[in-house]
Amino acid sequence: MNRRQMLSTLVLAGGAFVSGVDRVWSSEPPARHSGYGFPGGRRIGTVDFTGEGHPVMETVLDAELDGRLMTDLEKLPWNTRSVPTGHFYIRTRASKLIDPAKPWQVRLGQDEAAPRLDLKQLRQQAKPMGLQVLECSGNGRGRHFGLLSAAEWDGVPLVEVMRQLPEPKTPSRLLVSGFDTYTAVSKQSAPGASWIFSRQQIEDAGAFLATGINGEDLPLDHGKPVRLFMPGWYGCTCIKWVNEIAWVPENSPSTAQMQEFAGRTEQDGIPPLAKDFAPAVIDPAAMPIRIEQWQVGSQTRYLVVGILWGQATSVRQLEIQMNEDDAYAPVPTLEPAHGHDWRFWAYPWTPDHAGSYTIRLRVAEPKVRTRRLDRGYYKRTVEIAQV
Ligand SMILES: Nc1nc2c(c(=O)[nH]1)N[C@H]1C(S)=C(S)[C@@H](COP(=O)(O)O)O[C@H]1N2
Ligand SMILES: [Mo]
Repeated sequence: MNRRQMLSTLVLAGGAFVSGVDRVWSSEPPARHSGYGFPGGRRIGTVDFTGEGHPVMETVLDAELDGRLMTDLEKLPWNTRSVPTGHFYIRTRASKLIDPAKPWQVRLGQDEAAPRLDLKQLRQQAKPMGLQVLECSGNGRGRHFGLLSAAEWDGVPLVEVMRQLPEPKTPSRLLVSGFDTYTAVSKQSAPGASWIFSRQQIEDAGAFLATGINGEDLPLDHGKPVRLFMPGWYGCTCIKWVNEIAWVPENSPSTAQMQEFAGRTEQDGIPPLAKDFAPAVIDPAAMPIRIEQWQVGSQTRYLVVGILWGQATSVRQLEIQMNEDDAYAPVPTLEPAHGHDWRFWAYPWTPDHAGSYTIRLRVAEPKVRTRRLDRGYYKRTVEIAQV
């Protein structure tokens, strides 16, 4: 056994859970609560992150464009693969102008007279599209980074739906638009939700039209009856309440939505043309989600538990820094990659003094692009009172 395997065994072979501590989401089957921690130890609490304000988590807040629900990632039991639907983050709630009792129409083309997508057939065609992480590009510290969730999605590959469109005669890009008219004026966001993609981007990402989440119908606030999902891309491209799919000229201007999110998706300025937008992919990113305090004999120890997501299959080794200017250390336990879901990691920690620690992660592979990690976007601070 090498050092790395030994350390993972140490963490994973740990004692049973303190009853109840992690069973916050009762819908989680007990099989997912694999033991981890310190052998012979007892988990006695959680140390909160500081300097992140006091946002209300796990509660549907406000309405329409300002509607939000932040997932409390601190409550994710070890290696939880998907977030129960009612806990999945929401960025923009359904418009009050949408009447879910009325039939929905998705226009296949820009003309009013264009054919409509057969939604009944779409639902019948829908297949499991796997575990996928969704993150809002505006996910931030003031919201405890809670605009980030993972779920099992059902849907139909967008390329299959595109076959129903007449083949364009000139070079074209695909516009996907969603209903985005609201009764109230937003305090934070601009209405208008559409994104323009190249055929290559759609094929490479494995884009799909989602009709279900976690084996259930898509809830209204998540885009019922149909939303776009771009695996590995930021949420702002995953248009909800899709009402139009159409070929548009290669030189089409970027949409209002693309312009609003240009900075947050790492574009070079605000490109006036859609074709100059780079894929809005999420680089590998990692952060601690919970600092667990353990009692091991007479010793106080800590377990830093976190997640890694965003093109995460390319990462073999994570490294952690416990304070600015300190050396980075390898993270001994990193769950295997499966695709576009998140991977749990854990770092057993014995701080040598009480005080403030600012935790930062990096990816060991130098060739992997990690723009947000490089900027310290996901660093988090804790106050350790007891050592
Ligand atoms: N029609 C429409 N689609 C939209 C939005 C919107 O405001 N209107 N917001 C986008 C953004 S910014 C994000 S992060 C995701 C959030 O999806 P969720 O609420 O299902 O988590 O939806 C995207 N799709
Ligand atoms: Mo977003």
